[in-house]
Amino acid sequence: MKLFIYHTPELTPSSEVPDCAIAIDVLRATTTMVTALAAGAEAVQVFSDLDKLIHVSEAWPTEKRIRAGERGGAKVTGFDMGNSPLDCTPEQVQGRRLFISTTNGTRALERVQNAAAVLAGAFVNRRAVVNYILSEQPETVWLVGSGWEGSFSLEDTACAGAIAQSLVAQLNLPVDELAGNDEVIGALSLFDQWQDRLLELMHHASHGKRLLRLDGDEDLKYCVQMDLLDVLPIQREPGVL
Ligand code: 3SL
Repeated sequence: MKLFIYHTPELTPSSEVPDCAIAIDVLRATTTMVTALAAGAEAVQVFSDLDKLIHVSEAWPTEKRIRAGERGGAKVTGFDMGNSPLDCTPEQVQGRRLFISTTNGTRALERVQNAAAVLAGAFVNRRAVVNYILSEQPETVWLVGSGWEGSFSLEDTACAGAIAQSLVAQLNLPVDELAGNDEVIGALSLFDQWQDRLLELMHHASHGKRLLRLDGDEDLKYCVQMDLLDVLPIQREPGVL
């Protein structure tokens, strides 16, 4: 098995596809998706384009859908919810399909949607992602961070490092045998340094600061909870997990 980390959708190769790709947007899109499925959502359908989301979800019965839209950290006017995982209660999402568009996370998922297997990963479902990789043993695994509008993000890289660290430990492999690129070594070091202070790391992250300005303190606390949910969002058809 070879593991590759790409910090943003833009840095992810377009000329090849891996056996397994995991899109990561700790703050907050993939955390929200995992939480929605844990709360009983029927599925999560992702869109980079808001108009397309509205058009496709129009065909869905109102009581069976929930529209989540976020831009710049804020809820999109007219949508049922923004992108807070804390809004994904069973009362809100159970039995419904979550139609979601966010600034970066949904783009990361779209970027890798042709991979043989596509997952959404976050700290909250780190163990479920690792267990899937260990059981399926894909030859090439990509961890794709969402970043922020094309730039590196601390939180997605730390989460990629958390997944990599668990794989190294459980496969009992020298790091160099697993690492397909230098980003893996960097992510392992970042996670190693901050693993006991992930909330503090979120406070250093530019997107963490953006969310704090939008009163996102509780979201940050929620998103750093490691292995909270045994849920594996896995793509069943392009764009639907
Ligand atoms: O960029 C994204 O996709 C979002 O997760 C950003 S936010 O956390 O909802 O602001």
